[in-house]
Amino acid sequence: MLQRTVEGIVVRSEGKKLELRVITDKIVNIFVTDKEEKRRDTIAIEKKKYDIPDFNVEESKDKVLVLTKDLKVEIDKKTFFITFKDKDGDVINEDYGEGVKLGDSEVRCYKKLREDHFYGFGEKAGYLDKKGEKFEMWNTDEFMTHNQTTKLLYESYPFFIGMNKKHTYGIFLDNSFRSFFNMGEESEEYYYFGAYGGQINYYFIYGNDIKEVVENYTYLTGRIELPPLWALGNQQSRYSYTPQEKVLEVAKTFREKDIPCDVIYLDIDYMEGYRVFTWNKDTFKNYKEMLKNLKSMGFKVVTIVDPGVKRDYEYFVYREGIENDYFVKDKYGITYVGKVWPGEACFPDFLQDKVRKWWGEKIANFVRDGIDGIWNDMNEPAVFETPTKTMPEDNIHILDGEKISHREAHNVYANYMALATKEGLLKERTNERPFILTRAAFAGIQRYAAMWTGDNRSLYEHLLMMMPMLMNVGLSGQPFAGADVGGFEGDCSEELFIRWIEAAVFTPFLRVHSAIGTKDQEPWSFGKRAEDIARKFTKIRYELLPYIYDLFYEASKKGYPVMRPLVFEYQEDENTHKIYDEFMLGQNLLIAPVYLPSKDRREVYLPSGIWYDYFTGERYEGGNYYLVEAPIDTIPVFVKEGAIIVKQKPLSYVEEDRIEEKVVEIYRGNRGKYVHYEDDGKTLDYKKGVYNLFEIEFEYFDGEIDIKFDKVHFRYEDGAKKYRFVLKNFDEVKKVKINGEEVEEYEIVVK
Ligand code: MIG
Repeated sequence: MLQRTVEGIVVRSEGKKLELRVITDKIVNIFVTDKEEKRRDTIAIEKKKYDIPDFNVEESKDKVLVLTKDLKVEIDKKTFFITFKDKDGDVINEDYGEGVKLGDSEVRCYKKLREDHFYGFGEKAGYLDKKGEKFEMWNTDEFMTHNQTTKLLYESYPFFIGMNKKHTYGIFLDNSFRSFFNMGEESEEYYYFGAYGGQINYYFIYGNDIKEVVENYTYLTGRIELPPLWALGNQQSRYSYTPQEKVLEVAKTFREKDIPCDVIYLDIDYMEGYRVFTWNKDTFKNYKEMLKNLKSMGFKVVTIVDPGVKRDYEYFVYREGIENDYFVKDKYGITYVGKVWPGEACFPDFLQDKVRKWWGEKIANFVRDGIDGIWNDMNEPAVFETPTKTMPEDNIHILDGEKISHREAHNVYANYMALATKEGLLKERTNERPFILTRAAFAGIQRYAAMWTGDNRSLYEHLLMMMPMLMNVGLSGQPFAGADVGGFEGDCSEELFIRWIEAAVFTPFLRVHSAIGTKDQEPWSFGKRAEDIARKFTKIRYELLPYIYDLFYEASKKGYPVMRPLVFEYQEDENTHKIYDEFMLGQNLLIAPVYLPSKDRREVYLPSGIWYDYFTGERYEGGNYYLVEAPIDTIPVFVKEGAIIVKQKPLSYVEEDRIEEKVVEIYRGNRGKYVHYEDDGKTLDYKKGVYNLFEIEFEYFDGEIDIKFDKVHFRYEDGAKKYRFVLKNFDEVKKVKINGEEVEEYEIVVK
């Protein structure tokens, strides 16, 4: 039985129902059930309503065909066997065997395996390409050393990209239960995905290439809002800087040693007995003064906030939570108690609106003294001394007035906590961009928080792992991601620290963090050589901030990752498809870190085109493998021909000084084009149009460079006044024109 709806079709057969919704010409939602139930969207899906494009439905004896501009979706009316074809009728993806299999405790969908590579899956250990592997998604506080056999980490992104020579698509399984994916580990004929509960509710996301799939996936799950610029600066953390004098000393040392740093983190010891929203009366006696001092030195402060609320009747947060019934319940309806840092604790049920509102008020009050951002930890949620490392799966949450089990709530708990935190920060500072860092997450987290990859170790293996992990997180819609620089657990060596910081300054989120009881990990803790190199590379980061900020702007518009695998930019080049130990920062910079000890050179693959060594200007022809020298104080970084890179002077912290002048580096090539974005870097005024957008273009022909600098949008008046052009690696320049006029000084003044 076929029924046409406004959004698509509903087919019924043998007590089963399939709903197909056309979201865009390239995104189709499939929901299959054998119960009389409605589709359940998780928090990952940003919008409730879409502008549905025109589509056609054709019916034959056995099949129904849904046609959009770009897709032909064919469904067997009896079996629901589904085939996605492109507009030429070529199969992109089709069911395998029995297709969808529904059970009470498990739902599953089989697909024919025709992909050469799979990417995505968010925060997973191992390498870039996930073909032949299997995983599950269940947010887990994994303290054992992460390696490729570690299948569960803190975050869950039930999303992947499948690619072969002909097609690229993504599938997002919008199901928050523990999900599983077998990407050809079991068979060469098929792959499957599913979940231990919930529904087969997935989105088929087509695209011309990986770029477009990520763009379409983030159309669905949302994109990052512009972060405050300081959050792109260097950040220093430790478990824990205590007492307050120590915090100030670390901050001061950054300034004395002239190493740029914007943020200092306070880990759990700032609290009174690990009670959230309190300060330790002995070690942070004058915390308000400390916060003021830090502010006067130009430091932002981010404090850790755990979800576990200490069970203590004398403690206001616990009392309010109990009195108003804000905590997660056990299966009998009694407030659940689990052990975490403060001992016995209760867990706010962030899925409830009233609980988020309450938490938001706590956050708003707490930050008023001068806290700039919130760091959500232990939000899987982690619970000590339980075999599952979390609360019982039959605990009860309330979502939209309906009781749901922890089984369903677990993976999305952190997103709701981040949402509560974001709303709290916005309540207190209505026109400031909130900054939240989270350990646990579900798909769509980019709308609320940045992420870091949790408890890595001071191992070369983890420096390496950072690359594919962050790249796959980026492909999974979360552009704001980083790993603890130098490694969290374990003692970092001087050489490892150097190699790590050299690479990390080119990643989206830059923070040094280390565990209690480990060797000091401030850049000066390893002696002069490490200190000098850290200074040099941190400054390189700060010079690149306009370029990096432009990438966040792009991410906010298109969902593109800031840090991306080579395949994202060079999909047609097969050599890039599995590269996990090089990455790109935007489309112009290629970074090839040294991630092994005692190495002063490494192999680098450069995709087709001409590349220039970012530091020496040496020219390379792409499409080749090179053995590149990389003594301890350097890292191989390459710029693409025709690149335009906007830079500024390196400040000690982003708000230290106004930027009067920016430098536009133009790298030799026949032509280049770039969009530069600028605003105040901290308020929400940009949403009202208070920003500048410049289109910069150049052409090079016969010794003549023609530069165009176009103000596409100009509403922010405190931006840089002067743009100075620096021509890189051109050997002969006879004439330079800017906006049609021949110039001697390569600069332009913006009015
Ligand atoms: O059980 O707050 O991943 O960054 O320093 C450990 C102490 C709790 C885990 C976080 C880590 C943080 C630590 N936390």
